[in-house]
Amino acid sequence: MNYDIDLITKRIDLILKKTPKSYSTYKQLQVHREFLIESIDYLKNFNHTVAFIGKVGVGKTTAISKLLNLIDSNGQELLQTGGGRTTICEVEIRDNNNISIIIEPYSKNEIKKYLEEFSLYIENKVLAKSTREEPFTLSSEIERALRNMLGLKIKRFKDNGKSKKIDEAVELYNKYNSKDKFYQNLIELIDLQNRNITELSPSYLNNKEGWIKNNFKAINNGNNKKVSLPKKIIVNYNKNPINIPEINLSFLDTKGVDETANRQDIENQLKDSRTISILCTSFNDAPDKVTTDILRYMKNSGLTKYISKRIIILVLDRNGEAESIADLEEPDLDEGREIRKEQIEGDLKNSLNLDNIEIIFFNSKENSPKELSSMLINKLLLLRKEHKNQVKTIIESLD
Ligand SMILES: Nc1nc2c(ncn2[C@@H]2O[C@H](COP(=O)(O)OP(=O)(O)OP(=O)(O)O)[C@@H](O)[C@H]2O)c(=O)[nH]1
Ligand SMILES: [Mg+2]
Repeated sequence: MNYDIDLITKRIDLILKKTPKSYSTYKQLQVHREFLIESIDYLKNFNHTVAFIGKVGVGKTTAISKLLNLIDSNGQELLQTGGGRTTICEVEIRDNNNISIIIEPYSKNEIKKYLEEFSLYIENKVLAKSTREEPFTLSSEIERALRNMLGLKIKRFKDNGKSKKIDEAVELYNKYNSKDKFYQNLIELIDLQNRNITELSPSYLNNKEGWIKNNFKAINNGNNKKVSLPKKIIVNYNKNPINIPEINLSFLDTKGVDETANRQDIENQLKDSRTISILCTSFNDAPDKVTTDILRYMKNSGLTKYISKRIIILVLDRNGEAESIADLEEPDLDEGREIRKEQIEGDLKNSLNLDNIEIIFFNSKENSPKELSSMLINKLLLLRKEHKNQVKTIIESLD
């Protein structure tokens, strides 16, 4: 569908000229004109995003890896997964024949601020102060990466059968006994001026999967000495099985939501009219607190009417969970999922007065991603279709 926006707006302007301003048609036409421009602008742009959002450790990275075939020959995810607090920042996966990893790092000032917080945190630890005046924005993921970048780890070992640990940051602090001197030393240790590589690509052709896996992990953990602290990581990879003609689709894995406030990255996705946000929840807690908090946030931000269009609730059930819910007499996966789906729907209706939200189930380790991917594609095409219909209706009424 190719509309000549100039031609159509000229047409409207011509009719507007002939129509007396006092007529209700005049106002109507003006509104039409605005909607038309908005929809055509929307359709001219072919970039869309699918963002996975959810609580720490719920299984976002595992699900996205399965969906996008980011899996090695042993069935291991190419993006780092783990026991929670693993993904350090927003990770965008783009379909691209040239494999590479691009790093958008935090600015020097932002890193210095993190190091100031880290200094205060270590000082509090040494002085055994537990009360903090301000909540830290330093999350466990960032702390882990910073410690690796600084070479100040927490060493764990066994002593006479007892678990012990030595915090190398505390040891360094004790050498100076001053937060400012400690901080100055951190600035030297982190060596930002030599961490200036922002793009990596494999120099050999075989084992590209291994290359992505190792390099992603090193960057995600602050273990690549040439790379700074990542604010966003872009992975260009060529095996994405999800292909929509004309559409340039990218997938976003996000850092898990925890108590650390201020998640501008997530708010941006929720507000973006080109993004489908997948709210991931575990089966047993569904809809979990992060999911309901996000839906409440959308309601309070005037986005209620977009919830059913741009949101999918993805229930990540793991082995046996759905089969064995108490409501079932015999284990039955489909029945178990159906019952939980009704419970979630009832819950959202009661607590937030929301209905018509798409809910699907996915077991990353067991299920084929086909159903999930076709649902995503449909949802995305619907977003565009709505604008196409709008253009069509306006043109018809002009005619
Ligand atoms: N058995 C089983 N384990 C899973 C499944 N999905 C994820 N896991 C495990 O759960 C843990 C967390 O998974 P991740 O994919 O790293 O979770 P995440 O939501 O990306 O975590 P953060 O990045 O920390 O927010 C890992 O140990 C996974 O192996 C699943 O479907 N079945
Ligand atoms: Mg993750």
